[in-house]
Amino acid sequence: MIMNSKVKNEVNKLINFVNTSNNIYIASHVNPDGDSIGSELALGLALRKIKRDKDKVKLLAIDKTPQNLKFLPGIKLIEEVNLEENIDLLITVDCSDPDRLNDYREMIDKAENVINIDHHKSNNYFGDVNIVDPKASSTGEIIYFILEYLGLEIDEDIATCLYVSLSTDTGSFKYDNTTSITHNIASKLIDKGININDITVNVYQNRPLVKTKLFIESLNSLELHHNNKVAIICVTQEMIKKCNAQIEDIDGFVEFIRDIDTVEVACILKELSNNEIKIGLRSKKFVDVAYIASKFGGGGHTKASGCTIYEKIEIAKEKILEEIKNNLR
Ligand SMILES: [Mn+2]
Repeated sequence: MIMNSKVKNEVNKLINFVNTSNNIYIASHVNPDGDSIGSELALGLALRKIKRDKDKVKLLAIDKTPQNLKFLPGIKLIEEVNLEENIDLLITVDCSDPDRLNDYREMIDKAENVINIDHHKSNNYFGDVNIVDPKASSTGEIIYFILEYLGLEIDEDIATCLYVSLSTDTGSFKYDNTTSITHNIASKLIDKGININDITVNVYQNRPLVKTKLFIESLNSLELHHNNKVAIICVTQEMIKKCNAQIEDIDGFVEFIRDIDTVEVACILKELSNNEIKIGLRSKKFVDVAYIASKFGGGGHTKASGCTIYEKIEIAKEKILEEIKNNLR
């Protein structure tokens, strides 16, 4: 992120709000990933160090924390919070719009002030303060610049959280959102003494057996379309039951089918219920899957996006395939 005068102005507003607010809530998004949890924790840990009463900085659990992120420093601070309390300041991280807060979206209206820190190009600038940079690899990258500008210490714990943000949102520094800036920050984080092997084992080499079984099961549904350029898999309630797994156990599946050599667009359909199909999309070179997702009210990044189609899974599959077809050159 380029810290120009406009960004500095927004960050100055952030620190003024932090200094004058009696209760501060930090929230990440529904179905949280490494970037959202890493950003929430990094910012939370840093702000708790500067508030005289550190318990005034609260970290919200919008959703269940994925198992592979539970090793992160400060994870116990993320707790269920009573919505009846008044909210002086709400800081959302990695949320492109209020709907990403799911059942907590009313907090946006309840909060006296809202700060929106994000890197999604579909961000709709819903905050009173908006620190949004679609060029940033991750929200963690933006948090790094905010902490650096404010002169807040990045200790080993905060560095660990930020490194997980960067690493998970760049596919381990492989995607084209990875820039020299991303590597530069990663380098500085490593210099804080973080344990890379510990992070790798916890985040990436930690797949539960039930999830592995569900993965194998879902691969049986693999279909290839349009000259093998489009790969699609389904995860149904039946499969989840059969494998004794959970819906959040599908993390990483769509990336696996994207990596088939002929594939340009990979798609996963998750049957949340009979008439609610969550769709994950990934592309490799030229298809803008954020655009495809937007056709169904979703969004995200050019090469990674999602949406929900409220139909039976077969109908949802037809609809998304049609839209993908329209966007294949
Ligand atoms: Mn992100």
